[in-house]
Parts: sequence; structure tokens; C-alpha cells
Amino acid sequence: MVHLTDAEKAAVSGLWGKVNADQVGGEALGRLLVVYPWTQRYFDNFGDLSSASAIMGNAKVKAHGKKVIHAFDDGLKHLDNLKGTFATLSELHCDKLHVDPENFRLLGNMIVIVLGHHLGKEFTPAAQAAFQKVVAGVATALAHKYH
Ligand code: HEG
Repeated sequence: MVHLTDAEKAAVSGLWGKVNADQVGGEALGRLLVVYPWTQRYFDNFGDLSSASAIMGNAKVKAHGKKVIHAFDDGLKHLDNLKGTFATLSELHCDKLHVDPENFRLLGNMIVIVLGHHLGKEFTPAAQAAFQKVVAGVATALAHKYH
């Protein structure tokens, strides 16, 4: 459960509207695969992941990042019911994909880093704090069915 103040909710949706979400998704997933290379094990059908530039330019990484960020975007619209919103995806990642839930936290932090990069000065400490709550809430919701 995440508790954002009204001001935090406004900051999150306002800033989210200023970024290219598809691009944020691709870059965040790409950075995850670069910085934590063991996460590549889940994407062995993605082709060339042999270097940072190969990963960041990989069309399958971009396409999958887009898919992931669309689900994340849906979560932003349901901040008061993240568990319900991610119930099916949690089951999929746990039962079928066997993704270690720690990776949800790692990806969430990558999303924050990419937002900081895209938004520059507008990504104030208060805005970052609000987004950290969101990514933590999404990670917890995705991990929910693991217990
Ligand atoms: Mg996951 C599939 C969302 C983190 C590995 N992920 C998917 C799909 C969605 C999604 C919407 C497609 C589901 C479908 O086809 O029905 N993923 C999603 C979110 C987040 C996340 C919202 C976190 C914010 N995923 C995540 C992480 C990993 C991972 C951290 C692994 C490190 N996801 C993964 C894999 C697939 C999906 C391996 C299947 C890819 C495929 O073969 O198409």
C-alpha cells in the first residue's frame, strides 16, 4: 500500500505527463540489463545483449520496456489499489516467469534514474520522494503473489 499526499499525486501525474513514457520504459529496462547483467537471464531470446550499446539499441529491449511501462502507467492510475491492479501480472511473474522479486525493486530504481535524466531540474527531491513511493508500491504489488 502506498500513501501519497495529494501534492505528491499531483507531482507524479504532472511530471509523468511531460516524459515520453515509452522511451523511459526502454531506457529503464536497458539500464537494468547493463547495470545488473544477471537480469539478462530472463531475456535469452532478445538477441544481442553483449555490450551496453548493443543493449540500449536492442529493438526487443525497447519493445519490452514499452510493454512494461504501459503496465506501470496503469498502476499510476490506480495508486490506491496497486495490489488489485498487478494481481494477474504478479501471478505471471511468479508462477510462469520465475522472476526474483528483488528485480522489481531494481527496475523501479532505474525508472527513477531515467526520470531524473529526462526531467532535469524539474525532478526535485520532493518529486523524487513521491516517485520512490510509487516504484516501491508497484514492486510490492508485483511481489504479492510470491508469498
Ligand atoms: Mg515483466 C512480461 C510488466 C518487471 C521479466 N512484464 C511482462 C509483461 C508485462 C510486464 C505487462 C507482459 C505480460 C504478458 O505478456 O501478458 N514487468 C512488468 C512490470 C514490471 C516488470 C510492470 C515492473 C515495474 N519483468 C520485470 C522484471 C523482470 C521481468 C524486473 C526481470 C528482470 N516480464 C519479464 C519477462 C516477461 C515479462 C521475462 C516475458 C517476456 C516475454 O517473453 O515476452
